[in-house]
Amino acid sequence: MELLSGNQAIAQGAWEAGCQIGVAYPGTPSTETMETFAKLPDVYAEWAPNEKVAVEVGAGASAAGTRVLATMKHVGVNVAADPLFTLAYTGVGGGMLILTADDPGMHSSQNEQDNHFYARAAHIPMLEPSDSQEAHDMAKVAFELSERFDLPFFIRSTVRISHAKSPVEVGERENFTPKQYKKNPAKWVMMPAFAIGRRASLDQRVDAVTAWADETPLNRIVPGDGSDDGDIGVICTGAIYQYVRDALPEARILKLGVTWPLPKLKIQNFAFGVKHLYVVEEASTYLSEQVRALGIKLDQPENPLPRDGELDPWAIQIAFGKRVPTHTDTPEDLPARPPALCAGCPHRPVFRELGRLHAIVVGDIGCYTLGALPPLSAMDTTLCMGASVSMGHGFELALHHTEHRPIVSVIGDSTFGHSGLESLLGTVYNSGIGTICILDNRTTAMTGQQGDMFNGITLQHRPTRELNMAQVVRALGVDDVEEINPNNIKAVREALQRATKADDRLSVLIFRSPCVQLKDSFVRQKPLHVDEEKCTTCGVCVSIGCPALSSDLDSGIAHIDEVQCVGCKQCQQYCAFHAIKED
Ligand SMILES: Cc1ncc(C[n+]2csc(CCOP(=O)(O)OP(=O)(O)O)c2C)c(N)n1
Repeated sequence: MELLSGNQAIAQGAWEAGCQIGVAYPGTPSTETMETFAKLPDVYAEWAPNEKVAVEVGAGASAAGTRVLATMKHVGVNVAADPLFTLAYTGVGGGMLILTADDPGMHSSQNEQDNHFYARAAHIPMLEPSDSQEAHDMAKVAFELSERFDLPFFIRSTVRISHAKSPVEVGERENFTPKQYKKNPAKWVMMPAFAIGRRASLDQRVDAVTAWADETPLNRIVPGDGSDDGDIGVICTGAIYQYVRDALPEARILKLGVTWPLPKLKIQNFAFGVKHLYVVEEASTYLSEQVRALGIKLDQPENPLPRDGELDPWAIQIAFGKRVPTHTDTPEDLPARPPALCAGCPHRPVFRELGRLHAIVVGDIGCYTLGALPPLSAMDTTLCMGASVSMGHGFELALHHTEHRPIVSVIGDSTFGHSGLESLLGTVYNSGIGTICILDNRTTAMTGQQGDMFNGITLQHRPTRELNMAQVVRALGVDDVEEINPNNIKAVREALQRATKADDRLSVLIFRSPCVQLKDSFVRQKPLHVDEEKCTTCGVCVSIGCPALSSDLDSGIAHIDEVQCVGCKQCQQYCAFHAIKED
């Protein structure tokens, strides 16, 4: 018995099923799944540049006969959607399991999409665990199911399943012999002539898996505690099952472990057996719509369940009239503590200087998105990974003749490799102009310091080459490329001024300095301190938003917290009065 998170349990289950190849792009809350898998014996695992590539590498390995695990967060499935929809047509060779880790409540995401809808739209069966043991068991069985029905399988988790730990009975690794690869264009070449045949075959395979969904014990009825006569029936899945157990112990529950295709007969029979039938689901209407589509009438709780955000047992009790919302656990006067760029973060000076330029900053996703928050407040948009470069091109097209403020796209190194490259190609191809800042902190910091093509670190630390970012950008057709140390404020200011003054060309500025959390490459220096005699209380140092810096509420004199200060000297360069000292 081991105490595993849902992510770890999925990795373990896949490994026990004899899965040999893992491919992923990191994304909270999915990331630790592939990190765990990569450390297990006799497997090959890699980070792909993005989720589409991950699924395609996986599709190749599956077509060739091996069992494959691909993992991503919910929005990663958007990126991978193109191969996924057709992968249901081709089916698999070796079994293929795809983790979609959804993030209701948006703890670490730009949206709250419910990927049940992908399963249904793409015809990819979806398994859905309620704890780590189920995550393990479902991952283990998924490969055989994928081969049996000739379909890739999804396993859907949400943040509470991905990250909460519970005991798991682990097992031995199955000795899976990869299937012999046989050329079969009618299955694998999805040109219309063959795809039409596979479309018909897809319907048959979906029929077969639908019949199975009605029989499998993965969809099961859990009786209530007997305190009523089974009046209340609840249909739910995943983490919500645990909440319903807590909140409504008397309810009879149809606990769905397969959320697409749904077990129609089981749902109908369950509905007949209870007086009041409810669907409890999180930030979505997927399940209730599907149940209603079977012609089943659903009851509504006394108060509506929240339409967005995460559920919890209390919210369910409030909806069912069992608890009155009387107090909030958090005093309302508690000061908000929004996240901030770390002390010494090399992204900070770029945002500070962009603010001075009054630039329109077209942002992207990563730690650097925090440049949008006060006091830097230097970001106008963030949409999805890679969008900064292409949206910046769009801003230029729309505003070139009317707007005198510079338009600057800001993107991180991993995000640039994920989808910024294609955007840059589009801008170059269409003779776009403007300034693009690549914030190269030598890692994928936001998701926990994963390797990427520009830092030359692979998931299993296999030898590789580190791509030279400047060379790559020049090879894509950009002539004006400059590399700058972002900790040198004067250099940052001059580079930005030079690039943004030119209104006839595309400039790419690469700001390179390691993330302060990178133990191997960032060297912490002695903390700085403020000479109180010299501090004029002008507040400029504090305006860079470093968490190590504050000013006294009464006197206004600046103060450096020596525990947090890493000695980057950014603030020192902003102090015109030489009040920040090294010793
Ligand atoms: C399609 C998609 N995949 C994954 C993520 C999760 N994610 C957000 S930003 C990011 C990469 C950040 O790395 P980088 O661009 O190097 O910036 P840093 O955090 O290092 O500043 C990842 C993996 C996401 N939001 N969307």
